Amino acid sequence: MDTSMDTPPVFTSIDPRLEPVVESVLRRNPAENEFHEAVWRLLRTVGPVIRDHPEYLDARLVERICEPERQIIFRVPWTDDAGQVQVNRGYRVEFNGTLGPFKGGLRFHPSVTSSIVKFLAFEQVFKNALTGLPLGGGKGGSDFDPKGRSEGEIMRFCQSFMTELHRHIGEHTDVPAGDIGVGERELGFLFGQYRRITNRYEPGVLTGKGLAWGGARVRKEATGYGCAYFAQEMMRTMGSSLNDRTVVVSGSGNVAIYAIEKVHHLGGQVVACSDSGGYVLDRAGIDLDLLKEVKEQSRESLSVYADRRPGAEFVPGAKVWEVAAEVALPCATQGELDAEDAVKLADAGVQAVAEGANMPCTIEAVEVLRDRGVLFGPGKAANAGGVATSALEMQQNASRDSWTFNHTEARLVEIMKEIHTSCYEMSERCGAPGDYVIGANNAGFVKVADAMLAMGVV
Ligand code: NDP
Ligand code: 2IT
Repeated sequence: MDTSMDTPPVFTSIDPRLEPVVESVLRRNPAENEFHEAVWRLLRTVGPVIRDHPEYLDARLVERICEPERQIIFRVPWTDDAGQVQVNRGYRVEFNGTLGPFKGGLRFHPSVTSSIVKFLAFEQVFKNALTGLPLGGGKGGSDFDPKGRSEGEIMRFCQSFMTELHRHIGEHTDVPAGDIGVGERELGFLFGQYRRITNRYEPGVLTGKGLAWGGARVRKEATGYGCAYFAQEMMRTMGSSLNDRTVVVSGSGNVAIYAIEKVHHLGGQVVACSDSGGYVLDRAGIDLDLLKEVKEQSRESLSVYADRRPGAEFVPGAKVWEVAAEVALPCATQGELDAEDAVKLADAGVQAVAEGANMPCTIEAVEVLRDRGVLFGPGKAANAGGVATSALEMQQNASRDSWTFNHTEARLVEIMKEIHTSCYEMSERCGAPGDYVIGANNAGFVKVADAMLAMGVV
């Protein structure tokens, strides 16, 4: 991700009044390439609302929106199974609390840096605004690598992480959830330590909890389901649908698994998915029970899926985008689908790409897809179902209630449709009908900016 101003992408067109803001972000956050890119990608598209709202510039709103409210960086010491002391770094970036308590996941992966957490927190602000629910934006995590660690090591790491984090979070201040490397098991360890330290049973402090201890039905499925629903809504505008479509999905974690499940419910056929070691091709359609067993329960490599499934093939070290499909759902990580991959997908006849992950398509890939007339759903819209359902979990916790699966999924469907409509309508208003990047960025931005304006200089 090269976002240095010496080599700007070729398709730059930014409102000149915002250029100093971009320059200042680059200067004041040196070497934070992912964060630079996220800011750049947003600011180059919000010209339409900036033109309509000169008061934003007078109030220095864009500068304020690009500056996190608070950033917490802390030491996370823990002892491994061999008795050796290990030291990791923990982060929580509370980016913008205008619309509600800071809200966003925790990521445990060796690639986590201050830049990655800041870019994710920045994206989260506008994603959460698009849900229409009262949520501010934040993100956190650690460079801890859970791969190859025992359950005891993961528990001790989570306990140490929460020993610091607990003073910063709360139902009304900041509500973390899961992300890469953080699922129900890790959230259980985190919640247990929070309760022990504070002596308070406060389910509203974390979302993605287990059903037995304050969790909500559909939260586990919500991001993947929401992504499939968003793809379906985009396709409907072209008189098409997921029914009978061939689909490829990257990743085989939480988001990918439930995106595959919902594509299958909606009549599509997922023929390939991946993990960090390669991809599996299964022309008969991914066997979800086997995939869940291998990836969710045993936490093994996808190659084990191919070993156990007749007719499936594991292709090590390759990208899933070389498999021809009509719909592609990138659900693994940032920067995983580049211009070359986009050309391959377009040449093979892809009709729609919806981002289950955060910023998986490079800026150049998005341009290729747009030039080739492919429907493109950016992550802040297409994967907002996860955080939206987190808000439903907060709602159930606050009222000490527990909704049924069907009721919760019906709310998720409604929310995804509303997000789609607000992005589509904003794209029309901006003179770019069907450009969901323009639609999502302007619709999210205006919600945050108007609320900030109302609150004065904060
Ligand atoms: P998981 O940890 O459950 O799964 C991540 C998947 O992506 C795994 O299959 C993993 O492979 C693969 N992966 C991770 N990093 C890399 C990498 N550097 N290169 C190749 N493959 C990689 O995470 P989630 O499914 O929760 O998250 C996936 C994406 O979705 C992230 O971008 C996250 O920010 C985003 N997201 C998540 C939400 C949620 O509710 N969980 C909500 C909205 C967005 P392996 O199994 O080999 O590790
Ligand atoms: O990127 C995301 O939206 C998430 N990881 C989910 C955040 C949440 O608070 O549910």
